[in-house]
Amino acid sequence: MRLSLSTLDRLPRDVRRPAYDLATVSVGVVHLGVGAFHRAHQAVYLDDCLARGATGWAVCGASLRSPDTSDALDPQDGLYALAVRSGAGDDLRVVGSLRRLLVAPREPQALLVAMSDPKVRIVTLTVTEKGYCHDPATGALDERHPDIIADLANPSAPKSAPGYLVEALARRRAAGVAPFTVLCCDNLPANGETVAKVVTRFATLRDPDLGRWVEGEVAFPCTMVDRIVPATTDADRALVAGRLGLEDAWPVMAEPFSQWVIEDRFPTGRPPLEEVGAQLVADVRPYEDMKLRLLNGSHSTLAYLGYLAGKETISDVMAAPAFARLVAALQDSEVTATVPPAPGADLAAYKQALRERFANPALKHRTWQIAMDGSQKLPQRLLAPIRDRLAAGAPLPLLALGVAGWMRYVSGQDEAGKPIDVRDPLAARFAAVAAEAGGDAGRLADGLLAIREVFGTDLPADPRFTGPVRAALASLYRQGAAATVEAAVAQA
Ligand code: CS2
Repeated sequence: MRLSLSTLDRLPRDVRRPAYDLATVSVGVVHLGVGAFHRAHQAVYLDDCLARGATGWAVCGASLRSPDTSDALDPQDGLYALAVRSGAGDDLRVVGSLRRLLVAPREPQALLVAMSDPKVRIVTLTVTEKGYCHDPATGALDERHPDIIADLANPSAPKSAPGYLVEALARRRAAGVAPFTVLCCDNLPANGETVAKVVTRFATLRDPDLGRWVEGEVAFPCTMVDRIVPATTDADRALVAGRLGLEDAWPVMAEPFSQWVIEDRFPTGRPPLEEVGAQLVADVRPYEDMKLRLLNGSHSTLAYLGYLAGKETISDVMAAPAFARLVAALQDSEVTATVPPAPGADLAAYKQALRERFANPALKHRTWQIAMDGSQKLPQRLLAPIRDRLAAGAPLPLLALGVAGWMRYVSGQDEAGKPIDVRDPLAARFAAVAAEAGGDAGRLADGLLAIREVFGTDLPADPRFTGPVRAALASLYRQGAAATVEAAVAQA
């Protein structure tokens, strides 16, 4: 028997369920990219808002690519379980905020109609870094991106996130409906500003007048989102079914920690998110730097070096003492100095909590999952603090080691000579560079450093950066990741 509206009352007592009448809520948010992260984060905050009586803020969730989530949740009336995993066990709740599911490639017009509905006042997005079709080094729209070219040629049947946003905004404008607020919930630097730039440029390319209107009328608040949400496995499904006494085709698994810092700029209204644990602030930047550089920067470093050292999950990596010391040293002696204090944040406690979160053995967060799409992640996670260190004349051996770990990883061959399944929009370029380099660390570094979309033009020209990266990469080839990390922490 499957989880659904008609089986809700069969849930055992220790599983929380929507504390409101699901039939009386209405959709006020369209979400693009209805994957596990959204369902463990924004959808939960909105579920709590609905339970507090803010009944106009249910979600219509759309996938821009795969129909899998929709196919899994449609028979369940959009209901799914969230399992919060810690050493203390798994805490389960069923989330009800997702009231409608759409698959954009199957029903693009239905999605555009939903986005044009005057009752929808916010469009949230988690389409991953690459989903914005921008150049990661500059943040500008990639005008040669195939989806952007297609969407400019055929704006009323879009494929990309910018294409959907602009077409829906154009329809609202034509109908005299106020624009929705665009709330990016991806780990991009200055995410609201970056998406504003991309969307405004796309609108301008369609029609300069539309571009001016988007620039003047649409709000793109910045946000910092945080919750570790590993991909769901079949073992997770079995565990959840056991607890629910019902099948759930796609539950989500998350850590106890959750944070959402939001720039409070919603001209047409918003749900009472401050009542359900979100922080509404005037400036997200300090929170974002703290999170992208300390959490995500460490995460990527652990993912690349940990994968190379044969570790399956982040908690496995953290269980190796040298790697745990690496994170502490990276954070304390290199990254912290580049992170301006966020109001009310206690950095020492934040870092301590991060290390404990990474070590949570109940979360099976695969190094391979985090290693994906490095070309889109490195600039804000590792290269931004590196630029700050360079500007301050400060050394950066551990940040450089993280970058070298990425280089060794995207070479596509692990330390035992086995192929690595490198997932990245630039994977074909990495493979060409690696083939050219033929296993030579120096040539691999040269080829990868020349990728402007990742490194820009400043970093490859600065020997204070390229020197330590080359040295670390040479060591990774010579003695492997585990020994290189040992040596690096011995010196730190
Ligand atoms: C991770 C993030 O996959 C990744 O790149 O670093 O998804 C990370 O788990 C989240 O940002 C935590 O909030």
